[in-house]
Amino acid sequence: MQLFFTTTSDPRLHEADDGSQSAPAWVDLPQRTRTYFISDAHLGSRMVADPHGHEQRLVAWLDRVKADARAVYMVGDMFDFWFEYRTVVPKGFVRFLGKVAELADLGIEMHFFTGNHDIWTFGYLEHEVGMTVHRQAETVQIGSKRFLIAHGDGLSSTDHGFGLIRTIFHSRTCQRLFRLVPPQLGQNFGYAWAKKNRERLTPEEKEYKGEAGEPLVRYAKRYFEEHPDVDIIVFGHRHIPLDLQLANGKRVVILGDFVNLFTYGVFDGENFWLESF
Ligand SMILES: [Mn+2]
Repeated sequence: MQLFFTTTSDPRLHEADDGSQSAPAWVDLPQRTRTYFISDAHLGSRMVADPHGHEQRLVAWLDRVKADARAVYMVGDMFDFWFEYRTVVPKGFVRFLGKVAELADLGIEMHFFTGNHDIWTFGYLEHEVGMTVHRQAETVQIGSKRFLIAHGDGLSSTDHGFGLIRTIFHSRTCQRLFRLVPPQLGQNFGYAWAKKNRERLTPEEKEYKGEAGEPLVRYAKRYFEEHPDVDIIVFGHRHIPLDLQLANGKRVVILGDFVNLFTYGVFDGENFWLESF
């Protein structure tokens, strides 16, 4: 067996076993042109029959985009319920978190928007996993287009009752109090709450309500009027895939989900489209 000695101190530049020089992905970073958008995986959901298979599918997706991604935007509700304690994080998802960390270590921007199910992250996802956490909508210039990216909860005034829950969930005092609840109880409560939340939706509520009836589309139209510099708005939250071109050339996208539909968005610097995995 031959031993290789390398002149560089970077272990990632070692030759492969067969002697071929396989360049690590981060060397090609300038050639990475694609930005990916995904949302609503709801990892840990009790509605999912095969949680392990669900996570593996998400990991397989990350493995695929690893080849050409410059950035991955996770647009909310990647977890069905996530509450982080000072020294304790929810059990599970190690393959997902490990894969995200791997991509982050390659230099791929990994963005995590909090949704309405996974607001309560207090540094772990940033410092341990290597994601950039966004707690509100962001406007970003990517290639030739200007994006507004938001999970989409709390944007429509028709979300009756939800406004109050949202206020409680975002309250620092409530977060401190919840931290006193033993993790096992807290996490159980969270998963049960999330399941109930999903089950109470009627089939009509799950359907696309049309341009005039869909609160996120109405919100987007108003937003474009006030912010003519924005070209594309990308939402999650609704669990419907929508790619709506407005008369003024603006675009409203709802990503679908990665729990039943396995849809996601791709932007190559010029064009945006939805795909399924
Ligand atoms: Mn949501």
